[in-house]
Amino acid sequence: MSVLVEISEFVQKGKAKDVKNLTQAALDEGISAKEILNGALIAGMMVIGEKFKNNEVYVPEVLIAARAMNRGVEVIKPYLTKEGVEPVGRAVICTVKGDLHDIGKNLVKMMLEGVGIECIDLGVDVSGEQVVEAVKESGARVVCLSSLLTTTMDYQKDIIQALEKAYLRDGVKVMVGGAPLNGEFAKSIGADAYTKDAAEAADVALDFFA
Ligand code: B1M
Repeated sequence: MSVLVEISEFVQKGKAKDVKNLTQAALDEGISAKEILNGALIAGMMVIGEKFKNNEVYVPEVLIAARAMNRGVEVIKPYLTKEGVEPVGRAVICTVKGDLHDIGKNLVKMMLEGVGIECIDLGVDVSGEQVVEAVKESGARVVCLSSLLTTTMDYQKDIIQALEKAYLRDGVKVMVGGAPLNGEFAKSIGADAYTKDAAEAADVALDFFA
């Protein structure tokens, strides 16, 4: 069994310590941090996601798997993040109101930081007012919105409208993402970009600061 498959299985079983140790072993073997992230850590979480959907596992198992995945992410983070580099720009990032999913948002943040973008992370369940406040305070030029629920994706539009009302919309680029979204939806709510994963989000954000 390849080490990536093994890590993925440990994520699914929620074995945090094994995920941590094997992630380090994979790095020592010369496997890249990106390969470990996509081919093992996210891959394992995706299997759990499918099982959750089919009622084969429940909330506790999902949370234990997420914790195990995060232990692996902690190990590879220094390899994905350029440390001590002057920030190329500042972004506000959050999961929108009503939505508590933060695993994808945290990955987007990590990848943005990896290309030198400073992130003001507002966390989850975030309102338009909070985003407006953060943009005013920080002078961020990019706003990243994540949502994982069909019931919360429309809130991304409310945040864009809140930025408009506060006369901040012209000064920021709004990027949206999350499993239920697509480019068409992003266009319909007036966002500047939709990206399907964290790596693409980092590339697009960098372009906005160019
Ligand atoms: Co929830 N959940 N969940 N959940 N959960 C989903 C999303 C669901 C699809 C599962 C299902 O039933 N099929 C479903 C949504 C259905 C729908 O809306 N159509 C669902 C549901 C229904 C719920 C609850 C309502 C369940 C309940 O209580 N009955 C509840 C809602 C709570 C709330 O938010 N108010 C709930 C709760 C939870 C947990 C708390 C147990 C846990 C969240 C823990 C946490 O985040 N800290 C959880 C989880 C983990 C999931 C699944 C299993 C996995 C999500 C995940 O982390 N994936 C998910 C099923 C699935 O996705 N298959 C599910 C891994 C992560 C890396 O991927 O977040 O998609 P993702 O991020 C990707 C891309 O989307 C993208 O980049 C990442 C990869 O690089 N991306 C962006 C994300 N944000 C981006 C922003 C960008 C760009 C790209 O630019 C700004």
